Parts: sequence; structure tokens; C-alpha cells
Amino acid sequence: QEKLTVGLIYGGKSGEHEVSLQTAFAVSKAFDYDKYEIIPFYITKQGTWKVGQTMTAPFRALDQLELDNGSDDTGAAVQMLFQGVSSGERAIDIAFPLLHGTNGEDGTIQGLFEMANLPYVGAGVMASAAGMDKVIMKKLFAEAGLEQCKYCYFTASEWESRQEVLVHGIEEKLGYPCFVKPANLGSSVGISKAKTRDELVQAITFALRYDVKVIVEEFVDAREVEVGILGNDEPLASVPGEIVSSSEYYDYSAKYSDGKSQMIIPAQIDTELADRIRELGVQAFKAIAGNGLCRADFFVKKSDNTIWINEVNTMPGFTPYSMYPLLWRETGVSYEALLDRLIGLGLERFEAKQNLNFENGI
Ligand code: G1L
Repeated sequence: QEKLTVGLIYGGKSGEHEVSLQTAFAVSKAFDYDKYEIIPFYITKQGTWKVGQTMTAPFRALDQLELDNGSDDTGAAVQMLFQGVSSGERAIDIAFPLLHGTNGEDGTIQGLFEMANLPYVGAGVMASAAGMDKVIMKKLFAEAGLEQCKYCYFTASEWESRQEVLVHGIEEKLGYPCFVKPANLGSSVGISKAKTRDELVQAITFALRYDVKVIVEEFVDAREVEVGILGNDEPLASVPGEIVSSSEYYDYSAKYSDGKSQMIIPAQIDTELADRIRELGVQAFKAIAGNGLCRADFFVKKSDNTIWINEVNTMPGFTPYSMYPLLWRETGVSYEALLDRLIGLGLERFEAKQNLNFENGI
């Protein structure tokens, strides 16, 4: 039987270059090489591409992923992606992107796959882009009727011309403390908490170093609960997990650590609340028109268990020890099975789109 050729694309110009490499290493180890073969595409920090030899076994060590024997030829790599368009015979059956788009602006690599008429794993152009912009995401959530925290947003040029008005608006609408973030979710940097007017101005100046759009959110005293969503038209939700800071976690049974915080899986919440969160996770996935997967992050208010959507991430941490894969493992889907499922979903979506008519006026 023919093996499916997966183009594993990783590295990239973003700050998460190393994370991407580690993730791609873990993914390469989890493939069933009786069913799949891998062609590695490494994007260097400079943004050039390297293609490696077809792999029928995992990488042996992390440093192999930089493809030192591979050709440093962006043209050859892109030509390989487009081979199906020019010759009718694809070099890879499906692309598996493990990276954030150039400079954190996502949907870009997905656009490349669309142009190459290539099936790919995960969210499409629009959901990827929406998942990257906190403001756009919140507007979609609002439209879908999901509850969320209050927020303000503005651009660098608005800040320059009417700083006073904006500060007063924030104080009136949100008060202190509040959180200031670059609107672009690609960067986890640039975020700070402001407790006074001085700190607010400083926090905004800081955030504007990372994006031309800034969002300010009200402070919520809440637990952080997350679910994994998996599917296309009929997405399923995993059991929820909770993120707690290091100081509060010690007496739970299942705990994992990523350094800064602990993951409690499953979250210690009653079934009714868990089911409601799973349902809202599916709604959030549909609100951004997701495909394949996303991780949906919620705030559960400590006072009355109200559930607020915080954000969705179409490119969640994806090593076997990251929240998303761990949530699915707890739900009964192994890391290996998850890869199978995601590839299946990517192919399914591509097939569904094949039958559409893109001609004008017919
Ligand atoms: F392709 C998937 F499955 F949709 C996908 C793509 C990207 C899953 C998870 C990720 N995550 C990452 O690429 C990253 C967290 C390693 C970014 Cl550097």
C-alpha cells in the first residue's frame, strides 16, 4: 500500500523558532512510518527554506532538524510545494505546518498552501488570521453571543494623536488593574498589568513596540480553564484542564508543569460546568470558522462560576507534554492517534472543497 507523504514544515522567523523545532522533533517520533513518510521543510531564522530527504524513520536528535545536509534553496522548496500545480503529480500529499507565520502574522503559510492547491493540517487562512488578532477574535466571539471581559483597543497613530482621551476612556470603562497587550497574539511578549495611570501609559508604550494595535482588557478574578477542540464541521471537545500558578497546585493528582504554571488535567470542576465549557469551546471554534483543531481558553469567575471566553489558539503548544495533546490523551485520544486524526481532517476538508465551483456566473 502507498504511504502518505507528509510535508513537515517547521522553524520560521518567529520568536518561537526553537519551540517549533522541538515540536517537530516530537511529532516526527510519533508518526506511524508504516503509514506515513515525512519530507522535512526547515525555515531558517533568516526566512530561507531547506528541504531534507524523505524520511521513513524519526529524526534521531534535535540538531538533525536544521537539515545541515539539505539544500539551502528556497526556490526548490517552494517548487516542491507547487509541484502538483505544475505537473499534476504532488511531491507531498499534505502539509503539516508547525510554526507561526512570518513575524507572527498568521494565515500566511496557509495562503501559500491554498495557492499550491495542497491539503494541509489545521485552521484555514481566515481562522488562522482571526486567531492571531485579539481584537478581531473578540468581535467574532461577541457576534456569536459568547460572554467575555470588557476591553478597549486603538492603533499607534490614534495613541499619538489622542492619548488623553484614550486614557480617560480606559479608566472609565475598565478601571484598574487592567492588562495591556499587543493585539497580535503571535508574541507573548509586550504584555503588562497596569495599576495606575502612570503604569498604564508605560504599559501601552511598551506594547506598541510589538504591534501597531494594542488591546487593554479589564482584570478578571477567575480560574483559567481550557478545552481542546478537534474536528471540522462537527467538532468535539476534550475534557477541560485548568492552569494554575505554581503556588496553588500541590494537592492535585494529575499535574504537569511547563515551567511557569501547572496544568491540572482534568480540571477539578463539576460535570455540569465542564459540559458547559466544552459546549462553549465548540461555539468559539465555530465563531472563528475553525478547522482541524483549536485550544479554547476560558475564565471561570471565582464568585459565581460565570464562563467567559478568553481566547482561542489555532496553533497551540503541541509537544506530547503540552496542554492540547494532554487534554486529548485524558479524553482517550493518544498523541499518535491525534496526528492521524488531524491529517484525516486536513484531507477531508480539502476533498470537501474540491467539489465547489469557483467559476464565475455558472
Ligand atoms: F497543524 C496543526 F495541527 F494545526 C498545528 C499547527 C501548529 C498544531 C499546533 C501548532 N503549533 C505550533 O506550530 C507551535 C506551537 C509549535 C508554534 Cl511554534
